[in-house]
Amino acid sequence: MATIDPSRFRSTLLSIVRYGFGRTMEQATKVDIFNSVCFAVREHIIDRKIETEKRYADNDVKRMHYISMEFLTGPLLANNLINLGIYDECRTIVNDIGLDFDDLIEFEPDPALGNGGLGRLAACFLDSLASMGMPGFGYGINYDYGLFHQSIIGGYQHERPDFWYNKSSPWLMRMSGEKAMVPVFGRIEDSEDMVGEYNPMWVEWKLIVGRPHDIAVVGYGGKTVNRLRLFSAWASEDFDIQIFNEGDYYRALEDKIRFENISKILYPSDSRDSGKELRLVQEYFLVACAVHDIVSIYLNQHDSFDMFHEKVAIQLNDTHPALTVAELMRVLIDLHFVEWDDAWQITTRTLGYTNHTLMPEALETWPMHIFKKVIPRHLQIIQEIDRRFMSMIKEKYPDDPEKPRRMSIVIDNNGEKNIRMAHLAIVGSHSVNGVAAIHSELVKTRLVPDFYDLWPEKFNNKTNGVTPRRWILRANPLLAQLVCDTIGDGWILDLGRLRELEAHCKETAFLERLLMIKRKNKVRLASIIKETTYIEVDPESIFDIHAKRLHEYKRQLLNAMNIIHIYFQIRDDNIIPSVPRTFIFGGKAAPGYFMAKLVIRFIHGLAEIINKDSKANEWLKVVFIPDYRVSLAEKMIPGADVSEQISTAGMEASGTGNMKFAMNGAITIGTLDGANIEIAGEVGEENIYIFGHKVDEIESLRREHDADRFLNSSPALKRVMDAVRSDIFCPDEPGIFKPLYDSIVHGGDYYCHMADFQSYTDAHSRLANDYMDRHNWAVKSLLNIARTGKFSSDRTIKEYAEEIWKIKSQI
Ligand code: T68
Repeated sequence: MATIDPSRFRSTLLSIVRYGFGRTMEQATKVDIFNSVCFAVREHIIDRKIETEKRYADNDVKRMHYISMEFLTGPLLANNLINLGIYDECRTIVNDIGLDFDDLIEFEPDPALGNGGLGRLAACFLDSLASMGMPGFGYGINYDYGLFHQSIIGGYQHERPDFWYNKSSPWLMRMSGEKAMVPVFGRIEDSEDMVGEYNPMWVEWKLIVGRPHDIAVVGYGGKTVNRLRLFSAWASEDFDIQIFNEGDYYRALEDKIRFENISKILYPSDSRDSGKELRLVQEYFLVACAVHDIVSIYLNQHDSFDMFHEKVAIQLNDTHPALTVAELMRVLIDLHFVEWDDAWQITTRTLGYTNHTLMPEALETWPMHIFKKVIPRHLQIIQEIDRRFMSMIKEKYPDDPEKPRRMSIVIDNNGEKNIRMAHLAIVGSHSVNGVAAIHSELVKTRLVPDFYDLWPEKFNNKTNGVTPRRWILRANPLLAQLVCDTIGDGWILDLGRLRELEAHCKETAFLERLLMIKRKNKVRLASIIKETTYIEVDPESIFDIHAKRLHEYKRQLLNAMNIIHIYFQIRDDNIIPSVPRTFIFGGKAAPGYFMAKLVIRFIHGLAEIINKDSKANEWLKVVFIPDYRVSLAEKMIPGADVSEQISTAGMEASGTGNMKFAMNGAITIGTLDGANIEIAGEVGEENIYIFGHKVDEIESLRREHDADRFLNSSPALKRVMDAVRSDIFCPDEPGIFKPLYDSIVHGGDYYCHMADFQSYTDAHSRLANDYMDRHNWAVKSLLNIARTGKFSSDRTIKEYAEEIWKIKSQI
């Protein structure tokens, strides 16, 4: 752990305010003060970063590079201080100067360089790598605009741009002199002349410059500081000097602006292939910058590529960086004159690919004509990879003429040729993994069975995890303190040790303390709810939280249907619930996703009516907290009694929110989907509420779907669906919710809301009854905390490190 010299820290801070920002303390703005504190903390980080790099270089270690279009780090000041071990000291010093430390911590904006689970997973992985002393680095894009800010106006989501001060963030260090030059556009000349020989005849390309910016990744204990390298796009300095010289100043600048747009904005969809040319350019830009950097680092210490795969591992976070296959081949062949077969060996032995989705609409395919325009040389390389792959397939499966069509990378869809990025990633990698046990099985048996049949040894599972440093230590200091008081602090780097808490599950005093902590976290959350929505909620009620991206498969609508059911029981059936409940939602909808946005409007419709209904509102409240993001999750998750993980079985690859809630003592109500299955396996069936149809039942459910049968056999469901269709929840905008009704009743109910309704409402009633027995509920909560150690990202990273990357801890 680091130590901090109070007087030195103080004088550093004051001099940064004065000489860095040109202000006296009295004149300094909050931004100046915040930045100065961060700069003073950076002093403690940089020395360790340099020392770590030297340690790696001296030992010529194998390095792993995690390429991802998204890194959702969340605010960094608090976590850096915790990991350095100087949080309390720093707090005292800053407060002693007369500043408000807690206020500064809250002031930090979220770097929102990701959409949801995939980006947050990447950030957890970096924390685990550094905390375990492993040489693992992130590569991403330094977007000017991260994920949009959400505000709610009249119940509707509105999006505002997120300009997160990336030009002046104290955590981003511009690494001058290490730029990457990235060729793009142009054409291939005389490509017909090539006879198996790859002649780089890529001409008339333009150059984008990738400027690296590093964010230090401080491991817990402060021994290891790795880096996340984010690239910004610039037009090359002598950009189109010829056009300038010809006097067409305007056109030259236009092109310059066009290029610099590449790193302007994060695409805000977490589930759909955008198909936009700019997105492809972004993906290529990231990959080209990363490969350039990775190869340069390797060549600093080696003069041939013989050892490449023994010194370098690259992990592709979904297919978004799958172009790495083609770019690494191009660099080896065109720039370093490696023979094709050798280059192919090197590439496939280096790359691993992680799949995060089975949903067809999220699987990336690109029209070939876009490839041809943007990266003609890569297209040529991909076609050659595909040609060789297809001849292997035809030879191996002479009796199955359909195989080549099912497996090829380039596919002809009625005359339009497309590139299937997942196929490119699988063919070009030595490892393909899913992110939870069931998901990895479905990848093998449903998504790409032909590839599994061909290369069973490539396929494996790496169940996701989350970092306990952010999701317990930072988010829930009261719980962290209780755990430390009880079993010491070994759990922070070895989360399995939380099991030791089980020994206390019969101690009333201990359970009381646990309940009190939950209550305090609920009070904190209640005040955030008051500030952001003006709704008053009762911390004595069950805080039931559904927080994640809005998506039909995540079934926020099923949750809403249960709320309506409870509401009618109170209002019309005079059934008084056993306990008051507050249903809390958070999450953003992709700006172009009509149904998801309508669900947000619907939840607000429910809130509007129910919260004002004097007969119901002492038992039932509905709240939607706007702008769900990492810093808000840190406050919502510890305040949850119940965690909603209710996706249609087979559709949530893993989920990671489910893990965060459980390890903070919330009880899950969920389907047998993604990592819920493994959570249930760990915590035991008495400590989780499982409901709904299973993966194997969903297909036949859809086939045999009959809306009338459901409606006629369940008056409760019929009453709810009639309400969805009616204007009860939208008296001022009649008819707006009809599309929700139609998608369920007339649209085939693809996500199985009706089929799971009964078992969902039953599970909720059981849960509400169980909640009344406070002692037993506390035991359940404790067992959730004690038994979710498996879901530390340290465990996940160890598995990746041992089984795929072959990298080792250096401490
Ligand atoms: C999520 N995927 C999975 N995608 O939905 C979730 N997609 O089950 C899983 O736990 C998590 O990944 C981590 O493995 C995403 O978050 C995206 O955000 C995304 C972004 C762009 C394009 C496609």
